[in-house]
Amino acid sequence: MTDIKALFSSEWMPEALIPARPRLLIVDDQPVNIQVLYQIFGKDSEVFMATSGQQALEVCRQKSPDLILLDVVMPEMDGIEVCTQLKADPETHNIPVIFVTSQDSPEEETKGLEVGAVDFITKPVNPAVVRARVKTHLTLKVQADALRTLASIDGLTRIPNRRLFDDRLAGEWRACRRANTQLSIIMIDVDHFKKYNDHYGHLEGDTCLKEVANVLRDANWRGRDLAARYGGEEFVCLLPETDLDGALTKAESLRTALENLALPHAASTNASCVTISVGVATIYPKAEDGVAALLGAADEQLYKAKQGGRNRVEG
Ligand code: GH3
Ligand code: MG
Ligand code: MG
Ligand code: MG
Repeated sequence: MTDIKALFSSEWMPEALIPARPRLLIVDDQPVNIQVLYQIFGKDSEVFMATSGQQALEVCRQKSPDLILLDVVMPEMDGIEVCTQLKADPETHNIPVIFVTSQDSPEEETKGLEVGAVDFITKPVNPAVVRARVKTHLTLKVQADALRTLASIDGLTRIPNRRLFDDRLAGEWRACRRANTQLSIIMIDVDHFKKYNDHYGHLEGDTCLKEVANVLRDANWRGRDLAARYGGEEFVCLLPETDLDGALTKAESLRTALENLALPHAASTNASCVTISVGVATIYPKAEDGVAALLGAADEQLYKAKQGGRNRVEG
């Protein structure tokens, strides 16, 4: 889900976002059953195949299919076990699984749905029915993906929100702890923003926050970096595998980028344009509960930047 602008539009239609050639994984230990489903989907979809549970898990991780048609009865690892493992893995748990099986007892169907499948179809399949069900579940997947994206984007500035930041910070904390590398945080607060609102009005204030967010979004980030709106007129950036010097350099470049935009701020007492104060903190993640201390340290540095006259970086 990348088209955030379309997503925020009231005219957004989930069907329009179904991939033109959905990627389907068909799993069955009997090649002839795969053949039947391939006849139905081969023309309009990109089809991957697996003839065992183990192979299904491997193909799934490699190819990230949009949907899986999964046999239940297979030697060694059955479909129930495959589905259970897929649902336990954050990389694959959002991929819808439809069981396609000759086991048509209510108990089997219940078990399939209980381990996380979205649907249960019995063989022999009716091509029109299986096609319609796959389309329904692809649409639902697009909607679910869209909701996840909307839940992680700030509505005003359209950059990641605090919820996504907190999630990513927790993940990067663990990753940097495992790799024994440093993790840096940049805390940003717009200077004299209450005065800005009072002088120009709240709507202009909103526009100003969007401009600040644009500066952050367009800063030349590294792969795992993240810049988010933390709340109000505060923003925060996550820089995994970055030491204090690197983070201070980045923070200073953000501060100057905004200063160079020269957005007028006639009510400011530290400059004639909109400026930011920035606090930086770095840590080698160790204890599980150290996240709050890192954020607190960045906040302390931000406070120092405010005390020191604003429009500056401390760390
Ligand atoms: P300082 O330089 O010490 O940071 O002063 P400040 O005025 O920026 O700090 P303060 O925390 O007193 O004010 C923050 C202001 O940000 C107050 C609040 O109304 C405004 N604000 C928070 N969220 C929004 C928003 O979404 N839109 C607008 N327009 N203003 C907002
Ligand atoms: Mg079978
Ligand atoms: Mg503030
Ligand atoms: Mg402020």
